Amino acid sequence: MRLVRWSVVAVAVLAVTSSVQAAPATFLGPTPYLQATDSPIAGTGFAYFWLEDFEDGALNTPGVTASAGYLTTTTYPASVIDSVDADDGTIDGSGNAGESWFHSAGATGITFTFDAGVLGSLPTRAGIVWTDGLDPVTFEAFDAGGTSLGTIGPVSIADRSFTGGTSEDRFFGVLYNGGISKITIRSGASAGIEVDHLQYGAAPIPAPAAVILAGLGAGLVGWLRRRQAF
Ligand SMILES: [Ca+2]
Ligand SMILES: [Ca+2]
Ligand SMILES: [Ca+2]
Ligand SMILES: [Ca+2]
Repeated sequence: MRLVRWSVVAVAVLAVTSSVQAAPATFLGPTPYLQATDSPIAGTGFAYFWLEDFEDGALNTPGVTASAGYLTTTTYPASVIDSVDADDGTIDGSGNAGESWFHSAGATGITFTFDAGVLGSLPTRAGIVWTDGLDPVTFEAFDAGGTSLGTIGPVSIADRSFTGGTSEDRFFGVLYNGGISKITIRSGASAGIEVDHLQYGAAPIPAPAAVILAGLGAGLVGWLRRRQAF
């Protein structure tokens, strides 16, 4: 019986410890994306969640800066604008009538850096929609210390047309409970890179009491199983 009690404590401690340590990053994408509801990371119940669709003519959601780029419509005619399809009000295979973010050096790409001071905490989920450029396309995410969490790609998704077609548009994202400091998206050289629907959020951090209760719950399950075995 003493042995069983100690095993309950050990399982509870292990459960609490594992819930505090960050699980490995999970990468999501590339997946087709024509509208906000295609996002695999959006939802309710977050400490915060922001989606920048650029339709107000600016990158101005809180706590994020871009390494490079500008609003595509400031430089290019509507005939080549490649916004997320639904942003112009109609899913019709074209993003010409919306707004997006463009950088002329596709291979250098664009890095979006998050500010924990503004946001309250680093995001635990983040994503971007690649809407135009050349192959290969690579997405990378970084932890709070600036160390790479891994990449998606390089992948081949480009249709090699620059007239705003949306069937090639793809979501790239990452989940990481340890906090995401920045994300980078790059595409092929000899062309720019165009993106849209930057999105980032943080899952609520469980209260310590809830963490301990979850650990004790796991321990109780182990104890019951052990007890049945006796
Ligand atoms: Ca459209
Ligand atoms: Ca847009
Ligand atoms: Ca496109
Ligand atoms: Ca294209």
